[in-house]
Amino acid sequence: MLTRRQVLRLGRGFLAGLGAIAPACAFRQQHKLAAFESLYHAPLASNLQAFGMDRPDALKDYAAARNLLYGAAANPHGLSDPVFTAAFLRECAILVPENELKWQSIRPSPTQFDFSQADRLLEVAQRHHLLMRGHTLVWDQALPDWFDEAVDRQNAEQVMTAHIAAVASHFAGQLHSWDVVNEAIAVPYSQRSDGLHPSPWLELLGESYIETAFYAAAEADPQAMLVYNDRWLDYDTPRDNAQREAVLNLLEKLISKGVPVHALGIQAHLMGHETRFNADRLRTFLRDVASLGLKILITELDVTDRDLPADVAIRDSIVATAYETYLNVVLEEPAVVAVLTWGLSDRYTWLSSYEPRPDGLSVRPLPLDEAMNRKLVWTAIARAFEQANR
Ligand code: 9MR
Repeated sequence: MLTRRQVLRLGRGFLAGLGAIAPACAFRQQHKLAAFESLYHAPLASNLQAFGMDRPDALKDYAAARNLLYGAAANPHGLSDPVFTAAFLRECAILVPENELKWQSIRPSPTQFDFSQADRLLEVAQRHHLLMRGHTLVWDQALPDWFDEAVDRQNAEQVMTAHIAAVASHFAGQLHSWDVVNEAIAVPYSQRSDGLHPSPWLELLGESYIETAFYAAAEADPQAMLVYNDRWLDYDTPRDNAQREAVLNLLEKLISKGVPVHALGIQAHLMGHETRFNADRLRTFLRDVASLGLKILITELDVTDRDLPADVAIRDSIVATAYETYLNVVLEEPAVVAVLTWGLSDRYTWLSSYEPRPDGLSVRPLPLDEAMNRKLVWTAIARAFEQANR
C-alpha cells in the first residue's frame, strides 16, 4: 500500500515523464486538469509500458487465472470483419450482442419476433466455445416505433411478460446471464424519492414492473444468471453517490421480497477526464451489494477520451490508468465474477458517434486500436487481472 506522499511523488514523476511529450504546464492550463498531480490516474501509467503488450496470454487467460470472465460487446458489423473476429476470439471468453437482443432489433411488429441476428451471434459464440450474455429484456430505450401506439395501461404487463417469456425461452439454457432490467434508476431525472427513471414501463405499470420482469425471466430461463444492470455507479460525484444509494435500496427491496435477482451489472462507462474517484466509496458499495448475496459483473466498461488532450501517448496513458485504477478496486471484491468491455477495438465503438472528440480525431477508449493492435489499455487490464489478489 502506498502512502499519500508516495502517491503524490509518483504522480509528479509521471508528470515529469510527460514533459518529454508535452510541457506539463501548458497541458494543465490548456485542459484545466489542474487536479492531475493528485488525481488517481497519475501514479500508475508511468510503468505500464514495462509490463508489455507482446505476451502470449490474452485478456481471457489473465482473467481466468483469477477465476474471472473477460469478454466484450460486439455486433454483426464488427463480426463481419475477419481481423476483428480473430482478435475477439483471441481475447474474449464471453460475447454480449451490443444491440441485437433489444426490442428494436427483435420486434418488427407487436406480433412478430425476429431472432435472426441474435441467433447468428449465438451460433458464432457456440462454434468458438464462447459464452454469451443477453442484453436486455426491459429498458425504456431502443423500443420499436410501434410501441407507443400499441402499448397502454391495460395491456402493458401482458406485452412485457409475453416478450420476456418468448425471448428468454428462445435462448433458454444457452446464455450465461440476462440483463433483465436495464437503467431503471436515474436519480438526476427522477422526481421520486426512490430515483426511478421516468419510463413507459414505470408510467404504465408502476414500480412493480421491475420484479414482474425478474419473475418472468426466471420462469422462462431458470438457468441464466439474472442481472439488474445500471450506470453512473463509479465516481464520487453527487450524481453517482445518489445513484449508488438508490440502486442499493432497490436491490435490498427486491432481495427482501425474494425476487429472483442474482447479480448487479455495473456498466462503468468511465470518463478519462473525471478526477473524482473514491476507492473507499466504491469498495463499500461493492461490499454492500455482495452482502445481499449478489454477484457483480462489470458489464460495459470503457473510458471516453473525448475531453482529453489530442496527444495519443498522453491520452492512452490517462485512459489506461483510469482502467487500471478502477479495476484494481473492483477486483478486490470477491463477488465480482466478470469484466466486459463495451467493444474491444477502437474501430467499433459507440463512442465514435455518441461522444466524438471536438477536434475530430478518432476516439481511443478500448483495449485494441483500430488496426487490432494491443494498446496501453490492454496492458492496464491484463496487469489489473494479473495483480488481483483473489
Ligand atoms: O452501444 C449501443 C449503441 O450502438 C446503441 O445505438 C444504443 C441504443 O440502443 O445503445 C448502446 O449501448 C448502450 C447499452 O445498451 C446500455 N448502456 C449504455 C450503452 C451505451 O449507450
